[in-house]
Amino acid sequence: MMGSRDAEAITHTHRRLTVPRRLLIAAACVAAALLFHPSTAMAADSPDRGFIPMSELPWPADQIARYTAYRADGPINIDGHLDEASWKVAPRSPRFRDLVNGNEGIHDTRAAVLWDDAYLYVGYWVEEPFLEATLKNRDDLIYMDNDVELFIAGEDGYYEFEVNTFGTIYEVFFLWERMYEEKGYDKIPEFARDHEKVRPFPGVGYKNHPRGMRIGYWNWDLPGLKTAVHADGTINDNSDRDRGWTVELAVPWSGLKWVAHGDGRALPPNPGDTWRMDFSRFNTYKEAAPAEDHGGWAWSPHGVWDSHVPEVFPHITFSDESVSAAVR
Ligand SMILES: [Ca+2]
Ligand SMILES: [Ca+2]
Ligand SMILES: [Ca+2]
Repeated sequence: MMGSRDAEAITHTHRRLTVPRRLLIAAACVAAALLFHPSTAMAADSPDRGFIPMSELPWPADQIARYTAYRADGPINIDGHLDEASWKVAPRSPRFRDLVNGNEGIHDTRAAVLWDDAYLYVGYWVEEPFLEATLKNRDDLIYMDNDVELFIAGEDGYYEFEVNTFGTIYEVFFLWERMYEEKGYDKIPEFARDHEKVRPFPGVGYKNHPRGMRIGYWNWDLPGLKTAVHADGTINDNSDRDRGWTVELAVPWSGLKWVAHGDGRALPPNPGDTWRMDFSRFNTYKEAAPAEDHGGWAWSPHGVWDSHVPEVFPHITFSDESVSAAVR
């Protein structure tokens, strides 16, 4: 999510926390101690890395979604149909909510996560009465269409994925600029800055992120990524009413090498590891007033009009249990 279509919706309404600061700090210390693990380190205050201090997160830390991802029971065929037994039983997210204010979206949107030794799997169920899409070329600005998005955060950067109802995808890898030389990314050819599709990026509606600027690699594509969309209705024909669309993704752990690089986390994750990932949809429309619909809904709200805030991404913990055993 980014770009000019959203300019009028950008707000800087940082939530005013009314809890006494002392309590927040105490709670933050307890939470930091509980959460401390290399892959959740970004949840703790870490001024040298420039993370947002926990007491100043734009969405309260105790209201950020948590989810346990179980192992898929069998093969997941990436065809856009979420009809494998594993998807049928996988716990689904709550209905997505407005990214800024947390109001429920007018259409139902859910996601679920599974994994095995080779892949991270993500499924989305997207209710949409009028399926529409325009963009057909890889890395077109998919957020200009109705889209579904996935972000996967690492210690030094994060991956952004978007897809529209045609199944056209957009991928960018972002590195926090302050890590570029400090962690040696400047020595890695893949992260050379002299490519026309590599640009500085300040964020969207939260441009005062304490970590500062990012370097965006629009030329970056995740190796081995498999994606598929199923449209349950008629695209670009509004003479009828559609049911929606589903999105099915298989993200190979091997393709997440640079996401894992910063803190040396295990690929595939060790059972019990927690990653931070974001799941959202952005619409070209908004519900009429008096609804306060910003046109972007997420599994877990951000409190600001900006997807690029990894500190408020949901906590996804990987369990070694198979999904059918876990939900039995
Ligand atoms: Ca499938
Ligand atoms: Ca790309
Ligand atoms: Ca239609």
